[in-house]
Amino acid sequence: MSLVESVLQGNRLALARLLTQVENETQQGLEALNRLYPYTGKAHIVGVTGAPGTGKSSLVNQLIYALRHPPPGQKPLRVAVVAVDPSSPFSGGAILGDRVRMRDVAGDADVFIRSSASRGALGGVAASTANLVQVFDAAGFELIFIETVGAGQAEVDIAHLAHTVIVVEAPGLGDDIQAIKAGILEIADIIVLNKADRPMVDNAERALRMMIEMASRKPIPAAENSQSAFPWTPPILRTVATEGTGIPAVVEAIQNHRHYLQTSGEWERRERHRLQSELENLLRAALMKRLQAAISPEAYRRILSELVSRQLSPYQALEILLDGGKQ
Ligand SMILES: Nc1nc2c(ncn2[C@@H]2O[C@H](COP(=O)(O)OP(=O)(O)O)[C@@H](O)[C@H]2O)c(=O)[nH]1
Ligand SMILES: [Mg+2]
Repeated sequence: MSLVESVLQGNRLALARLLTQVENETQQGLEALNRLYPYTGKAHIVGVTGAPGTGKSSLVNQLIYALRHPPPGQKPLRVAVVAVDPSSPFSGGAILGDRVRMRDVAGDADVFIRSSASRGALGGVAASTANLVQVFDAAGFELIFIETVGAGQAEVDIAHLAHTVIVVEAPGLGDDIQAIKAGILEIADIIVLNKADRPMVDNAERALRMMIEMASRKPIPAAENSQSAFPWTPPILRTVATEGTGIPAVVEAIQNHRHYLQTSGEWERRERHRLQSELENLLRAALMKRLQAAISPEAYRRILSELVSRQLSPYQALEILLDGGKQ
């Protein structure tokens, strides 16, 4: 049986091996992605982002546990995690063992946690994360968390990668103001105010509420699909991830948001947007690679020097580069 078939049949060892192949972008890994693609599109992809130390990993641990042990009458979901944060505790075995809840899910065959340090040769971190998510989706994981640090462009990427974005904030990090600067609240579907056991939590919540109100007064961009016009207001939910406080409300918000997406037409819109952004990312990287292969480093340096010495304008330089560097 091929690796792909084994993965589709739920073989855990095959899954682990395939994830490595995909992460290393081997020929076998890339071919497997092509074969798995028709089986994707079922999972609910949930991004979890926020500054380092806000408690993202702790929160995800608690969410996994809750999703695996739902209230009576609800089906436990198969859950996967891609932790993109290179400093994530998921990547360190020792820290992993410290986590009480983690021990509870460690032997669970329907939970798979993968940390990703890959920069991705083609399309960077975003492409390599999307590839791992695709494998989990095809392998039948129903909910896939992507944990990333909200720094630089990462939080923008997560909005392109996920159906639902959870932004994790914590009081006293001085980042309430940074949140607006980074535009992180604009991508939030659910805001989790973690470390609610800390002082200043009321202040932090007030600041968050003010920012969301300010943001919602902005004109709402024209919806491509008129059905998607009915609004979703991101809830602010307090949690203490280390103790499991407030977790059921976050699970409920995730389920509500999925329901909102599916009944408003927004699911299809985000799905299209997600795949378009994935394709454009790959296209950009491939075209850049092709261009770099066509132009010698010497020619490139010469054009750059002429740009600096004002012999060429940026547009003239562009013309020459698109023409294969010939002058
Ligand atoms: N007091 C308190 N500490 C927390 C809470 N959640 C997480 N922590 C601690 O904050 C630190 C960072 O948590 P972690 O989940 O690794 O954050 P991440 O960097 O966002 O993934 C760890 O020492 C956690 O034990 C919480 O709700 N209250
Ligand atoms: Mg973490």
